[in-house]
Amino acid sequence: MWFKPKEEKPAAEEGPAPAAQPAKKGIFTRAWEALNKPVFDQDEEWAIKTRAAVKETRRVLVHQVQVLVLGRGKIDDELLEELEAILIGSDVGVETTDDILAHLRKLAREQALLPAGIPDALAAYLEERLGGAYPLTLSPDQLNVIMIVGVNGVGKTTTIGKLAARLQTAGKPTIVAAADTFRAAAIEQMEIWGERSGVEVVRHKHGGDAAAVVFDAIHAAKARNKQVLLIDTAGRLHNKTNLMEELRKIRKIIDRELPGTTPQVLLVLDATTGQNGLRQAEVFKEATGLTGVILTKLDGTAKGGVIFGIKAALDLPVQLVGLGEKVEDLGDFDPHTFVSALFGKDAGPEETAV
Ligand SMILES: Nc1nc2c(ncn2[C@@H]2O[C@H](COP(=O)(O)OP(=O)(O)O)[C@@H](O)[C@H]2O)c(=O)[nH]1
Ligand SMILES: [Mg+2]
Repeated sequence: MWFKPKEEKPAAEEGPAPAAQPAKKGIFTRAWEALNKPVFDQDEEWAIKTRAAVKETRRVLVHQVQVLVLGRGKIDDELLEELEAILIGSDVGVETTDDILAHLRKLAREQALLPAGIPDALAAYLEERLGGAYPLTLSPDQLNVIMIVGVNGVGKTTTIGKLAARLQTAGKPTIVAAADTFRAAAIEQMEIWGERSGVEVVRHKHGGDAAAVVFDAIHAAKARNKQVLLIDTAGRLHNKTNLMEELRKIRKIIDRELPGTTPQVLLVLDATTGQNGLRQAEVFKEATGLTGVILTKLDGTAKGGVIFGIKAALDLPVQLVGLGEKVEDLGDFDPHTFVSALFGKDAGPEETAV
């Protein structure tokens, strides 16, 4: 594994916190640091953008909870039932909702938590459940293969375009394999992104063998000394067996051509599909051995609550989030920034005033 949860919760303006370090910096510590250094630095601008993006989720989740607790004297079954309806309605998911309710019940019993304390207790619990940040990390001394999978339309090609641009700008020479050979538009779309950011895109003809594209891309990456290979893939779920076969074949080519390398396989989920999107994950998990999740289209959706159930449902961390269609709209997922944007006191009084 090239990533490790960060143990310090960073303040939004400080950017991602470094991984916890032993006191003395020996050779292993320095190697560990090199391996686990987040690829990008994020700033306050990202926190502001997150606040704007989660506006709708804030409306259906946080504002409703704030209104619910107004004037309530104690945490009783009736209040918890209403809270349950809000959480389910915000796509938080049944399992996560059950855990939240059990947690609040316990706080009410053991620490005399009152309804007015629910929003803060909820924020703290949700952040804790997200379990730290898992920024994308790269190994410095080998070709890093990052395979992007997911159903049609979730944002795979766009995300690769954004990621390739960010990596290239960050001084990580990147190459892309346009291995969604099923959709002609996907190859052209990828090439447009590549031209914009000066990233080479390895492509074959529409309808060609996806694994052969990956084979060529691996050799191009080696020949040109690239540090990162991003692989776009097809997402036609209605033809599940063929798709999974194709993904397995790609995986085999990587293992054969780059022995000793473990590719990162990131599942792209579309936040606007809420809980429904999670069901697709199982199929991909089986075929490819997923290592993480990218949640796209958090901007403008009221279903952002889905993010809180992903780790429990899939046992995978959300590593990156998409907050829009532009190149600068992709960032490392940081639970603290996200929860602060949703619940924070500076989360935008203009929205409450409507
Ligand atoms: N609003 C928004 N749109 C996105 C985001 N990511 C992708 N999209 C849009 O979603 C649509 C499908 O994206 P595409 O990359 O073609 O999906 P693919 O089929 O999985 O490769 C495109 O119109 C993208 O611009 C995002 O984070 N926010
Ligand atoms: Mg695509």
